[in-house]
Amino acid sequence: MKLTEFTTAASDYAAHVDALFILLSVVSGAVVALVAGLITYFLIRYHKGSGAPRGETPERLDREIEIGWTAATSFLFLFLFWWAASRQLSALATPEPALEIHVVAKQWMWRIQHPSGAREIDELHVPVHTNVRLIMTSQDAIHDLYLPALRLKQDVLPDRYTYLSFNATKTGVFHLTCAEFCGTDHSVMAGRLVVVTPEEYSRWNAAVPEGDDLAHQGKALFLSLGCSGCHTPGSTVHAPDLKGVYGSAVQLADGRTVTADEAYLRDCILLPDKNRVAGFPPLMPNFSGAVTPGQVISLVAYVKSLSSQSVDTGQGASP
Ligand code: HEC
Ligand SMILES: [Cu+2]
Repeated sequence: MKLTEFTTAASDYAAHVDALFILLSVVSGAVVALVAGLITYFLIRYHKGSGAPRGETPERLDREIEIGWTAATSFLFLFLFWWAASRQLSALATPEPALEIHVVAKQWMWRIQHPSGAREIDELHVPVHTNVRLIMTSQDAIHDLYLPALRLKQDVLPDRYTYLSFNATKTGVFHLTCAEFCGTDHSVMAGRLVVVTPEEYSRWNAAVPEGDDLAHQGKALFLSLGCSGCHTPGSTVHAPDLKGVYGSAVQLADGRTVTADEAYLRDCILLPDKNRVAGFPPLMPNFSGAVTPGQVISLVAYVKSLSSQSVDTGQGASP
């Protein structure tokens, strides 16, 4: 399959960005033409020795032009701002339900994990006309995922999740690249966004080996890392039962109440001091350094799967 050129718009959002860009260019072009035209006109009309009148302009005319010009341009640019801002905000909102795909950036590759457990490197397969939500983190430096055909770009940071949501409207192969200088081989950190039909996507998922889905990988880690030793009801350590934690409101020892989302679960594993749960001894160990970002993703997927059987973990991720 051939890579489509950068300028293709493969989503509704991209089409809006393009329309906005064209309008902005036209408006800016018109302002440049007007100013340059007036400069040229005045240059000729008022050159030294020309007989053009040089007295004061009538005050009334002066004021009307001033107010009219200021008001017209303010409204125009406020309208452009409103349009751009409302589009951007709607692109940040996550439509539910969405296919959640994990992206881990590292020097110098993109590692992608699908809910089915399928993994790929420097390629991102997504179904067309489907809400997709990328959950991204970095293993080292700051990277930036850039999908030109979708007009989307988002920093990918270590120790933090960032997100991108989109709904591709065109099948094809598009550019995927890193847009943040991240070290010597930054320039090779490029790949392909492959938008396929939903049927092809399921076929592709089934064809990729690795079989086990994220939640199952997470469950294996949960046992091998010793999480289950404390977090199993009836263990000698007084630790919270993780069933139903995801999506719930958690009361913390410092008085805050937070919603247990992915970022919260991740922080519990890597930065336990940040969120000590109220009513329990502060015994949750710090696993940073002991687990890779990919393993954290699997652990979080497992804890999520304990809360609902309907999560997008593919084939029955029940505990
Ligand atoms: C030594 C016992 C112990 C081990 C091992 C342990 N935990 Fe914990 N965990 C706790 C305790 C105690 C708390 C609650 C108090 C706190 O926050 O420190 C907790 C809190 C949590 C929370 C927050 C729960 C809530 O109700 O908000 C999560 C999520 C969690 N642990 C996940 C894990 C994972 C995943 C592992 C394995 C990588 C693990 N824990 C290993 C003892 C443990
Ligand atoms: Cu990079």
